[in-house]
Amino acid sequence: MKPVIIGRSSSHFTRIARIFAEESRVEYDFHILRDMMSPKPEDYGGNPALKIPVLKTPSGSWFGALNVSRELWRQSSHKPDVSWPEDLTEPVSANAQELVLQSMATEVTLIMSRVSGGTENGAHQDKMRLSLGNMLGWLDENAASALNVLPAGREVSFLEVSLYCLVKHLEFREVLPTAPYTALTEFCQRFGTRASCAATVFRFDT
Ligand SMILES: N[C@@H](CCC(=O)N[C@@H](CS)C(=O)NCC(=O)O)C(=O)O
Repeated sequence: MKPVIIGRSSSHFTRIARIFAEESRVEYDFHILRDMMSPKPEDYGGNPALKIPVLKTPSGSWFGALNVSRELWRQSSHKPDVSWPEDLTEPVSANAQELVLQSMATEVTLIMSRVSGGTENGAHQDKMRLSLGNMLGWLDENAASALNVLPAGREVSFLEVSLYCLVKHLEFREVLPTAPYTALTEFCQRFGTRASCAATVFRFDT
């Protein structure tokens, strides 16, 4: 039985998991969560947080992009050399990982309030947008140094995959213009040549 990823083709956290499936050469069935506003944990593979992605395997459900990516890697017979977040032992790379994941979470909050008809104005929304811009600015300045200290022999890293998914998603959902972030744009052009990126392009599920 193939593992099942529950997610959406437009979701950046789901794309991280799907890129790891491709990099690990693990086949999976993709179950699209049709209603992002569903209040039922069973629609999210039992995830009480009501979030995607979730991976369903015979041993149980795995909640969240990092858990899903690790489990796909464990199931892989190819087992690519992956640099995981715990391997980031320099402040610049560890902080880059933190800011990528925080940016993704901030983006989710901004988009969910947009699509659910909530307010897009107000002091906290303004602060979230300021925070997101600050984080992108920091990442643009520091991405090269952060990527430089990754192990040279790695095939791929969680940092690169998540950074790529973040920047491409900001463009896809038009949350903010990414062209001014030239270092991040160049990184995406380089990293985006991988087959795993081409196989998982963002799109809206119909
Ligand atoms: N901690 C989770 C976060 C997942 C997450 O926020 N996923 C978004 C989609 S990209 C989601 O489920 N949003 C629905 C919501 O916030 O209600 C992870 O690392 O995967």
